[in-house]
Amino acid sequence: MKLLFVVTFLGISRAQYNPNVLPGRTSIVHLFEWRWGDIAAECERYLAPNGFGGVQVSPPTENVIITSPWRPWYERYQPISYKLCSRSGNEEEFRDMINRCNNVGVYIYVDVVINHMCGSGIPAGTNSTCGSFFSPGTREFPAVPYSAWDFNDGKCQTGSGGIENYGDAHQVRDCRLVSLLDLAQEKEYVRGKIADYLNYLIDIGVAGFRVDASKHMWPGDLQAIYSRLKNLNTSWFAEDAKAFIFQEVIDLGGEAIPASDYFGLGRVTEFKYGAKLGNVVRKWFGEKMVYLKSWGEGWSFMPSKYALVFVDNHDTQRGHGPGGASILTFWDARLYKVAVGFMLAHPYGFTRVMSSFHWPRYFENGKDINDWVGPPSNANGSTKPVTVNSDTTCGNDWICEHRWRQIRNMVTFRNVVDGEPFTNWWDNGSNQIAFSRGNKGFIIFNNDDWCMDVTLFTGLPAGTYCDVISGQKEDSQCSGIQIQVGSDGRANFKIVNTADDPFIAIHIQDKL
Ligand code: QV4
Ligand code: CA
Repeated sequence: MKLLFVVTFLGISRAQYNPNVLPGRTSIVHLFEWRWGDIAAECERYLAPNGFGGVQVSPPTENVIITSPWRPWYERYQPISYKLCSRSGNEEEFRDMINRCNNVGVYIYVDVVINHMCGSGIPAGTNSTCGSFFSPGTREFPAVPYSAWDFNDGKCQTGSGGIENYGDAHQVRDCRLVSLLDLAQEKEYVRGKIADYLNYLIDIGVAGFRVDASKHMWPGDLQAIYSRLKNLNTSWFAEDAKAFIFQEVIDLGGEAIPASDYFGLGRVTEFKYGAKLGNVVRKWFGEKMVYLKSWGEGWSFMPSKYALVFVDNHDTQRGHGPGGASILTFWDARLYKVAVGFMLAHPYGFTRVMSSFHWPRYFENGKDINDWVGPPSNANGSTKPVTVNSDTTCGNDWICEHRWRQIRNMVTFRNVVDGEPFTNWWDNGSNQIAFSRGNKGFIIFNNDDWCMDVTLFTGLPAGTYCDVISGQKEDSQCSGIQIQVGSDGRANFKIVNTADDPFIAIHIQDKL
């Protein structure tokens, strides 16, 4: 009896950490603000053939339409109801996307905004993306429905009703985050409405959730909500498969609310990862690549099995959320590829790749005054399609980092070396480093300001390998640098510090 209980309990809790990706797929990509139809097409034409495991999609729910500033991306973090209609598309398009992506083995992870509804100061009668009426002043959201009973107004103890001090865990959870009307998740009714929304997503085939603003909800309340979730849809997933859960908790250390409060419930976003890696790759604050030898728990990050990792996300790439100027993004393309390349080669955490849109970044007094600008859109506010150029890059101001050769090929590298140990570390004491993943892959970086010419043990079988950073194997030819691994497993690597990309990666699938 006791044993049965333990087994069942582990079965339930463990599954939330499992990303549910197909075997041999190890990363997801956040297609930030993409339309559902474009995501469906991308699953079929690009993500499945290139071994991506899944897609994090922007919040699909009805949201307030903000016109001042004009249609900011962040309006999608102000829900009005749980109806599925947004600038990315309607419910039919959303369901079609899930079917088409699932059918090619690329799964969908939904960004769920369940901590709050819209801002408290928004006037009643403001438009929303499905046309539902709502009245923030009286706390009415009839399309859910929620009413004044369902919010934390009585519980929050601050004068303003908003979070004033992040050092006080009660404020952080019971008061309003930037004026957003804070839901009372301890109420049975509210738990029920949220669980119904998540279960509906499960029924139509999603594989998991990014739980927005998790830090602002009590772990016990989240536990109560998660415990109501159904198993995943058996059209695509195993009978006992549970939704993958990764919770957005920002913890750079020294916070009243540690990320560890949420480890019992699912994975957690590790924000230290991108902030620290940015410093290392930029060589700021005395950081050097050599220190990456102990990357991961050795840098006091959370245990790998709980971590969801990324170089940048939709907040940190534009100065929302933590990390500041150290965060690397597509704006610093060369160093960004170094950071993403390192992330995808290193075994720590479950990896998420960012895919962005261009915006007119403009700094005034160190702040980007255009940090609010929404996705590429037409004059009427509708989001522009993602077009694909003949060279496979994207048009219409979509950046498509996931299609950059270096990033796409490192997603494959991670798939190839999955489960292999981190070994054969080498460094020059400065910013030249190398390591193997078992005997399946090897990567070497030169982030110093001088040339590198070294012969190292790679752990790989003898042969000629095609570097997947400068090119890749195409038929039996190599479009990039060729690396000869001798019968002793050693190979010579030359990387000039001015190279387009100051790193080389080889793996057993790109052996000539
Ligand atoms: C402003 C003032 C308030 C004031 C209010 C009154 O800041 O003090 O009370 O006006 O009018 C937008 C605006 C923000 C505005 C707010 C309410 O930017 O200035 O408040 O709307 O009108 C995104 C954006 C926010 C945006 C929000 C809602 O980043 O700027 O707020 O969407 O549209 C913390 C949290 C963490 C959070 C991170 C950004 O712990 O959870 O901040 N990250 C997630 C998402 C993020 C999202 C939210 C949470 C909220 O990743 O994208 O915020 O859902 O670290
Ligand atoms: Ca809250």
